Amino acid sequence: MVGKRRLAQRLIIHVDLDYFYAQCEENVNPSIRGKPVIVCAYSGRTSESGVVSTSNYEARKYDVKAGTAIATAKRLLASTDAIFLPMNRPLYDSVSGRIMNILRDHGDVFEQTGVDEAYLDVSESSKGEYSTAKRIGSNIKEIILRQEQITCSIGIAPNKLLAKLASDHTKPNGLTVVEPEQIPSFLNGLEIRKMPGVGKKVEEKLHTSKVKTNDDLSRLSPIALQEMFGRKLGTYLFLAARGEDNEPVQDKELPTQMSRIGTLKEDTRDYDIIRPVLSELTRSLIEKIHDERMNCKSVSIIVILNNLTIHTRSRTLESSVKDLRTIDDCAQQLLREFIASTPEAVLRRIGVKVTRLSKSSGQTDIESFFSTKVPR
Ligand code: TTP
Ligand code: CA
Repeated sequence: MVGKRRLAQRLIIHVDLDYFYAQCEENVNPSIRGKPVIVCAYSGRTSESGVVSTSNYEARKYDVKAGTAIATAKRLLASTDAIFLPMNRPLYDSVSGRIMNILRDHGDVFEQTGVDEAYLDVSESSKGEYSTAKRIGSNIKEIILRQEQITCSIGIAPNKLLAKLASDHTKPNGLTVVEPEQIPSFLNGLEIRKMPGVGKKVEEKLHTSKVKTNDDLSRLSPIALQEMFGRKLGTYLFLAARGEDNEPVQDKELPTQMSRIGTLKEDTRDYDIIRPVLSELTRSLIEKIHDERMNCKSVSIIVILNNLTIHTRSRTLESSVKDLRTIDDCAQQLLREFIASTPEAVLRRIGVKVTRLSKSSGQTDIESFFSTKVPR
């Protein structure tokens, strides 16, 4: 009987690479290992403005973590020989790409959800056995360590929600299994902000209703939750409090390019008339990039002339980005160059395209779990 039930049940592995950017940096320069390592997202305004992108566990002992202001981090670590480094996205992207290829081979279905995390559905390959899934998990850890010198934390559970909570449970270098009978005790006392889908706003609202832990949450009725958060989010929270989740692991094909194109009010080659149209198209495209949680490495403009010939001009950026300023500047520059180099050209339509897309991580990563499902 038990065997039958187990065959029908899903088995999901969540893999989360430990202090990822900082670990990549330690591998490039092993002499910094053992010291606090802080990877910084410098805003460029002053030499110290910006926030910590991530830090290794030595730095976290001093309460320096993602989101800490760089100036604050410097103060907190003043007594140490901390190493502050700028982000090196190409490095992290290439390590991530190789690790994702390893992971892809270990699941029946594979879904990458960030630069350093992925789900694997191993229901079939483990034949529904937790001991087999655990072996798959250990094997994954060993291979990633051997081939890339990167440690990771793994969660194994009957669904994505619990697998994610499990990988977060023991970090770094953990492997946590939550079998169905362990779900109530595993969720017991869980702080509400740890629940995927609970961002700052939801947390604050729950706190005002004295809901601090998962136990408090599980005492609220579905109706009460729906009244507070609307039907979808309310239902999600009601089920999540019980460890229930049916979201499938899906191998989503990433788009390879995105574009926006528009027709000018009049045929023209006047940069000042075309510029705001192109800017507006770029702004709309950036919104899409943010929604899809992507970065782009290459920007193009598409120009359709009044004789209906189509021309494109492209430029590769120094690193993958998603900020409006960089992409808009690049598109405008391409437009100015196009107009200057084609004296006869009269434009009818203008477009902007981004290519060489990659999945981005970032400040919103944790909150973006289930983002397609949970409305805010
Ligand atoms: P996380 O998995 O959240 O963090 P982490 O891998 O650094 O640490 P942990 O051991 O706790 O898993 O994020 C993955 C990478 O995404 C991280 O190395 C850097 C980047 N990141 C940011 O740039 N800003 C952020 O606010 C967060 C949370 C992550
Ligand atoms: Ca991580």
